[in-house]
Amino acid sequence: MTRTTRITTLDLDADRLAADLDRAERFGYNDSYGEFICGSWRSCMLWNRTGDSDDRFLEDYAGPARSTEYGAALPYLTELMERHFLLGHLRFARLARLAPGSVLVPHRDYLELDQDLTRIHLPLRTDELCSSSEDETVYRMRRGELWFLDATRTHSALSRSDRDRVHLILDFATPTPAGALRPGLPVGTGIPEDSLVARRPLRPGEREHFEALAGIIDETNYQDVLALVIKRYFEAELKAADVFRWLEGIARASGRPELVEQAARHEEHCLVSR
Ligand code: YCP
Ligand code: CO
Repeated sequence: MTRTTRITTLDLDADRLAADLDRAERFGYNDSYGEFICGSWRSCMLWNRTGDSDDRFLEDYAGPARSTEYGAALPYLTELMERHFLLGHLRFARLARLAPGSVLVPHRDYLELDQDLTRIHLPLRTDELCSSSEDETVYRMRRGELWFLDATRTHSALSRSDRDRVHLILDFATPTPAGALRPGLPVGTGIPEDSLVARRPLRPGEREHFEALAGIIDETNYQDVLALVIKRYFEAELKAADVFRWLEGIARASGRPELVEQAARHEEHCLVSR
């Protein structure tokens, strides 16, 4: 069972959202967490511990969160947050832009923190060519849907869209999403059938064909080879952990111990500890 849940669908005001997104085009985005990204995932802090948008990483703190100059420049998103959430528990709010052709390396969040947070996504601009995953489940978050993501489980994302996918990402210091939401908001359970994305079974020999990438992998294209494996995970029934198994297999077959070492360290960082 996935823990990821579509909470509800918000009735967004298209014009007011467009006005906020227009302003957000001119914000400063940063490349933090590059080790989890093949391609480009850039984020902009809207609320955090200090109210300074240069503080771009998640960290433990007691709260409450303070809005940055960017958060304060988004009246509609601020209103939505106030209307639907108990902001006393909010620790971080970010805008995240996933660029066309980009994927996230399967990873678990909060490993570097003392306490797990509760992650909420609100897709603001997306389309059918964007997918997300938890373990072996691939699904779509559509615009205006509020989602709880169990970011402590292995998750990933893919964009084959031709424009940036833009999500509002909220982290709350509550053990469950119910604790972050204003009472009265209906909380769904799980991922609805029509949000699931089917994958095909693996073809015989498919892994071995990928292993032929051993002939081209090196330190300059390690991330590109990894992206190929992650994109295949979104198409075919690899397990999330298989992404690193396949990558390590390619690295081993290349006869380059430093790449095997790099892949093992990368896996540890993404899935186990950091
Ligand atoms: C985060 N997950 O939410 C991480 C890093 C990719 C998504 C970047 O902080
Ligand atoms: Co994540």
